[in-house]
Amino acid sequence: MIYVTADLHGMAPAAFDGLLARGGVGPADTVFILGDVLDRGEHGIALLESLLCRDNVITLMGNHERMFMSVAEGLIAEITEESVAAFDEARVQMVLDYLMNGGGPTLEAFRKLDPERRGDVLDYILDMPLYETVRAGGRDYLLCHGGIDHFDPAAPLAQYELDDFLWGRPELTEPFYGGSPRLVIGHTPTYCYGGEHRDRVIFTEGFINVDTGRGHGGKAALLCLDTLKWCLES
Ligand SMILES: [Mn+2]
Repeated sequence: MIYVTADLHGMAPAAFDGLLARGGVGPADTVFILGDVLDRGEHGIALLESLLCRDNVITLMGNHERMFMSVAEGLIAEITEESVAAFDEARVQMVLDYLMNGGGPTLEAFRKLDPERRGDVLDYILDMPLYETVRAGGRDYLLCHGGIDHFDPAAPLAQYELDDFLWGRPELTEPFYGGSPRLVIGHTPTYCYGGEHRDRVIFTEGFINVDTGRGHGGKAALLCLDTLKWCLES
């Protein structure tokens, strides 16, 4: 079976295991995390480290992993005349923006890793796919972090910009592909669509949103794509 969750935002590895257990995930099942493992909560780096060793979990890139990579790039650059010149006001602003978006605990945890482990974490993030297509319960799904900005049903996926998959906030009426494939996304906490959606997965014709706002005081959701049943972390 195929399961999806998203926007874990610093969840501890033990809590992630608890969520998988509540959903009844077995060793033969596959779990997709639709981005934003990092930031806001304390344990994002620890969770990524634990994901490195799990063959049945596939983590897609979220805008928070993207922001972290941009900041980390500046932090690990060799000091040369060019790199010092590149550390201009725009780069300082990028770091400040990242801290405003909850990046502090991630940088703090990353700082404490030994260099080899830092390399493993960076490689894992660099390898994160932007989207995946899967078939479950006889239906086709397209998984990505935020939806597809600048959507055109005729456009091949390879034609979109990286950011198109990371920052979208689709309206509930956005049909995307009319449900085939149906998008499965996170990024926008479901309560942002109205209080009646708080702590609930949203199902529309065009997409399913599984971000139940863990990064903003809510609980993470886990959805089984084969059955469309979902649960929240305890
Ligand atoms: Mn996001």
